[in-house]
Amino acid sequence: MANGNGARKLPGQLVTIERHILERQKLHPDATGDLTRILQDIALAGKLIASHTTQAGLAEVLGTTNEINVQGEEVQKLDEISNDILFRLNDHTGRLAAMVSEEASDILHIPDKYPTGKYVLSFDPLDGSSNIDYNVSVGTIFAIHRRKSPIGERGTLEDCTQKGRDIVAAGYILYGSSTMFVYSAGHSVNGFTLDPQIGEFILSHPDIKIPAKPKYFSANLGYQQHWSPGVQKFTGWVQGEDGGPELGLRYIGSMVADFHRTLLSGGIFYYPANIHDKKRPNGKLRLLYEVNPLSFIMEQAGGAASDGHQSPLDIQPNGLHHRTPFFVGNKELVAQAEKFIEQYG
Ligand code: AHM
Ligand code: MG
Repeated sequence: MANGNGARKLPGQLVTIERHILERQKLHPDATGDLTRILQDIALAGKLIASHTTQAGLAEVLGTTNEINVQGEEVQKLDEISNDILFRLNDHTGRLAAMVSEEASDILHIPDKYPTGKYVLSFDPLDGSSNIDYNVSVGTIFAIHRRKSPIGERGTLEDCTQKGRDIVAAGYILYGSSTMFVYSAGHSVNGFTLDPQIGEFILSHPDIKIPAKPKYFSANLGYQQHWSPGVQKFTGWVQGEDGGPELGLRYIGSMVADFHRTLLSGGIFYYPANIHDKKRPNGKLRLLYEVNPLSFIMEQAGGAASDGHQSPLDIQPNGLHHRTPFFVGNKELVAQAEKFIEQYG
């Protein structure tokens, strides 16, 4: 378990992700196993995507996007490849009513030739993909809801635009110096590291809790002039103004990586509203498949999330690609951001 200073107590036995998910399922005697299998399919997708991201630097050799590679095939962008992997591993299983992806403007329906199921899967297949060319970590983010419409029919917009509060499981896969799968189905957050020798995710970070003492703040200060007075005030405060905590700054620009560090080190990540930028009045991040899964994980790990006023989990999405300002990390820091925003706007 993370103890706040980086040292962790490893579990006594080797626990694979499959074993862990199955053992958690036993806690719910009425479970049919569908959720378990969806999580296993996402873990498999993570391994396949990781095998592509680790080859990213070879694009020059194997062919770049829109080019023909040595096998004579057109080379796809990594975010499209990741999207296809997630969709194709999940479209035929009879477990999902529909999917939502950052890569698709509309609902991804289950093809008519396959049965539909009782869950909805939302994902950002490769978040931070603009960083790929610089060999910087990227990630997959996902959330799972129970459908609302009757089983056997096509999934609906109402199924796909449920509040984050109704998430049944969520997580992310980080493709960094190692590949990690972090998920929660409620009650706790657990992290697994891919052992590339054996191709298995092994429990490496059991029962993750955000450390009580925050270490870093994380935001793109290049946009500070576009932030509201309250957010500017908060940014001064985290750096020590008005008795604030004097945190160090870290910003990768790849949210899964920035979030993962915040979760393990303590601190706050934020992507606020850009009040002077007509293109991004609500910031950049998407509620359904970026903000809500990470808010769910952070709350399960003892931290908090906010849009500046309330938990994003309580916002009713106004569409598949609803954008929202986002603050996530230690409870006290998120509460302080809300306080400054209320006071100064
Ligand atoms: P993307 O979904 O197009 O990859 O954009 C989301 C990413 C996040 O990973 C990251 O937090 C943010 O964009 C960085 O944006 P910026 O470059 O504006 O700081
Ligand atoms: Mg994204």
